[in-house]
Amino acid sequence: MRELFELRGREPELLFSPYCWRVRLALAHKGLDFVGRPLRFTDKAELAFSGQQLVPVLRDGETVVHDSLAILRYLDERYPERPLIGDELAASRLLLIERFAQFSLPLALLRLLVLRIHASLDPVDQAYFRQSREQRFGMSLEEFADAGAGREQFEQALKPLEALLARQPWLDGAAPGGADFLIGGFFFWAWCLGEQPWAEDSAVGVWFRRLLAGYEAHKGPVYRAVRP
Ligand SMILES: N[C@@H](CCC(=O)N[C@@H](CS)C(=O)NCC(=O)O)C(=O)O
Repeated sequence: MRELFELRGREPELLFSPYCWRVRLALAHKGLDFVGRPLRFTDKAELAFSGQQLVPVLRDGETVVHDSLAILRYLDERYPERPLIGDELAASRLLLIERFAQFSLPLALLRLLVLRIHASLDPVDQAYFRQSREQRFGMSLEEFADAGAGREQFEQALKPLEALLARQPWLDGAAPGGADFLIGGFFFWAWCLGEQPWAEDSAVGVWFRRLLAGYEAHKGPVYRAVRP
């Protein structure tokens, strides 16, 4: 059996972790079935078998892998059909893309999403989320949240993606690949929480719809939190 341990909100269908979405998208791309194991932040004990405390964790029979990028690498090694990453050179470039994305996208989105995340959590998770994030930010969630600034920062960060996607359908070229899923995970994060901080008719917007349609063709409709 193949199982993906991931993060859920108040409803078990609300899957909002960007790193878990990377893996969902990659598994769907390879046509690999899996059982989702949605956990709350406070269900960490259930991850003990993986020897660490973060999701995503993939358990594939006897093999346990954590960290989204490591899981993509593992999937390519174990299931080489429909590659996600490619050769050694491609792997090191993907790492570069991942680092660039990590420094520009999540912080911008977090300023937009943080209060929505808090409101979408199971009540048993809310105190943990507030305490851990306020410690990380060095301020209250309310002080950190700034939807307008987050949108603006995200829009700026999208510019290189917009320019590239105006020339080619996927970040990885003519067909989707690891870069699309690594970056796409952040878009699914916003989307699931009921936000869409990109223009529907932009090249990025068209790319996202294509990514969503490809995923939904395999796994059915993505659950979205209702906008308050
Ligand atoms: N570099 C890791 C990041 C994983 C990560 O930060 N996961 C978050 C969910 S988005 C988590 O498990 N957080 C648990 C917590 O904050 O207690 C990856 O790419 O998988």
